[in-house]
Amino acid sequence: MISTVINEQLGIKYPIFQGGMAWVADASLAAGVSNAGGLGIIAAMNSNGEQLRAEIRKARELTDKPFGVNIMLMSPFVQEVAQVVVEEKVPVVTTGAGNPGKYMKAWNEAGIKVIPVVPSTALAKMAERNGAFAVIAEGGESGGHVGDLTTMALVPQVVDAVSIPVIAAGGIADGRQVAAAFMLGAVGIQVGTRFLVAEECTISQEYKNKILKAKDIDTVVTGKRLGHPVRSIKNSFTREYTKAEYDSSNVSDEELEKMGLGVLRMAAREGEVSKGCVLAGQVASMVKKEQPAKEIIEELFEGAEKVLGGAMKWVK
Ligand code: TUI
Repeated sequence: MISTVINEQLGIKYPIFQGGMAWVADASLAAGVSNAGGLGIIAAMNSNGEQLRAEIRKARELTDKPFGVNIMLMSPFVQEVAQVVVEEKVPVVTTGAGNPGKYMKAWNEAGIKVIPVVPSTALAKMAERNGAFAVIAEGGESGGHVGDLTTMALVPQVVDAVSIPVIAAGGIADGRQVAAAFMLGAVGIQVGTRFLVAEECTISQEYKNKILKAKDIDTVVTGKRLGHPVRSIKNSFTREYTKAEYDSSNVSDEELEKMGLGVLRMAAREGEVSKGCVLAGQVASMVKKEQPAKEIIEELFEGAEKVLGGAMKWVK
């Protein structure tokens, strides 16, 4: 049984977080993961304050286990959702796509454990100084908004840079990768892509099928020109966007911005996986079948234990 400092402090059976994926991570998925012994996380990205409050309350009806909320710092509703997590006494808040510094005092005073996603050691240190409980070091293999460094390079550097717990994310979809994360010094993992096909995940079947059919080289990063690089499955949206981004220097930033509006919702909620943006990590091709969250978590940790148990066999 892999159990770390994270298990006891967060009240979870397995040291695994489910990524707070925009338009994906709702009460159903978060409660499914929490009921299975991980930390489910509701994405606030696509909600205003009241919508988030409703989702938190729904999750509380579906589970009596702890769960968290992810706050995407570029959200237009960031102020109101930052207040709702305090009012609703959410035990854990993760953040993404920015520096949560200005909210941390209020969250810490409310007793919330704040766990920012960091793409660099500088941001990890800043998070520690601001009172973060832990950080999630997320490599650019992940889906969605990505940083520059890979998980393999980032995690050990963050582990050396801070003394708070480090959770590894990006490129983790099977037991070998879970084991590798612990080898790099992480005390927990965050998994997104593999949970896209969880039975409790309410996204469109078309989105799930795109993940199940993906090959290793099927993801691409778009959005670098506007400073918001995002990894998703190659499709007609990414081809058109890339063309506008690089080939047509006459496409303005405003037009480019417009091309990205509503595309996450289209794929996740409406099943429009050709013109919409199908966020996924580089491990999408390792995701083989739809399963209950509990089975996914058990497979990840059983696989990791097997690898860790056999790890010494090639040491002479
Ligand atoms: O946030 C994510 N993944 C996401 S957010 C999202 S929604 C969206 N994002 C961008 C454009 C359009 C829609 C989809 N996927 N992951 C966590 C993450 N955070 N990855 C990288 C970062 C990050 C990057 C820069 C965190 C902090 C940061 O700080 C820069 C600074 O100094 O402010």
